[in-house]
Amino acid sequence: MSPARVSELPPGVQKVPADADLDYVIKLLKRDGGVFVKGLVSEEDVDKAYGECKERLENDMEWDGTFFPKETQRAPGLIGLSPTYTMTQVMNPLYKAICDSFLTTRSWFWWGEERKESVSKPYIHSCTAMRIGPGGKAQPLHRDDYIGHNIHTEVEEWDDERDKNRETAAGLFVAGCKVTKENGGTAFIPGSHLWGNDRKTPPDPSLCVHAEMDKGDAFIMLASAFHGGGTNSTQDQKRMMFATFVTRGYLRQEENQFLAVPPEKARQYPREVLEYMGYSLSDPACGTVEQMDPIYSILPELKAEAKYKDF
Ligand SMILES: O=C(O)CCC(=O)C(=O)O
Ligand SMILES: [Fe+2]
Repeated sequence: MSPARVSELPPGVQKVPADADLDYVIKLLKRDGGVFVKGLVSEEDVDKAYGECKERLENDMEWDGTFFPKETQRAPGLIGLSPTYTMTQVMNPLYKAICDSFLTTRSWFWWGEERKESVSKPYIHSCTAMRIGPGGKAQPLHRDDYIGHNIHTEVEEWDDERDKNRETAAGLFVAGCKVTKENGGTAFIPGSHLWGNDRKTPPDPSLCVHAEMDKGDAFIMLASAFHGGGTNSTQDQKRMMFATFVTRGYLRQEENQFLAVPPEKARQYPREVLEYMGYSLSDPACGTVEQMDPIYSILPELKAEAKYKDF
């Protein structure tokens, strides 16, 4: 089935199959700021990932503040806890391709008389599981890119040239159980990624759609869009969700992967996962150790090939 023309779709957030055409999904994100993907991860992998982080969730401390209700339990540092989550969610090919499209930075610089291009690739921002317990109140609606001090001007619609550096991060939420409005499905304002920071009124909750997902379904979102965990008004359901964020290679990670994931755990992953965690350079020269690629520090067996190179 060929996808409908994006401009002819009704407003709101669309639901696409896991094998949807990448360009189509990117167009939906540019229009709406978010998209649901049916069955992105198998139920079996979701259950396995849950098993790998359950103990950490159960032992989480209560949050002291309003960002999370006290009923929400988290498991941060998820790459160190759950190889299944890492390989099936963080490294998911569709999510990775979306992040590459929105978050790769290409710039030209004079280098003496040469004009050099530098390409900084995206890397992991944060990896957390979240379980909202019965009675948990909705989070304040927020933009996750406030973390990176990303200030937006209001635009009518996405423009590829003007907006190529507009986004600083993109998120992947995967349902760890059946997610409903009643058990705290993420609230999201379609199109709010286009809003300016100078709006005089706060985000209006009545504009929200709520994530309604089966286990293994995903919600992919630009970090500039207003959203928040919903109220869990059930008596007995725990809303389980995995949240992954990826950011631009030269911005500071929300969750420090070098300290959040013990090096002995990190070393068990393939090199491409280590590079995505930040054991790689953001070109031209962010993240060096001994003025070289940090991969040699985590995988010293590669050191024989190490040499100094121009930035
Ligand atoms: O729990 C959710 O649905 C969203 C969580 C969230 O937005 C956050 O922690 O920043
Ligand atoms: Fe958020």
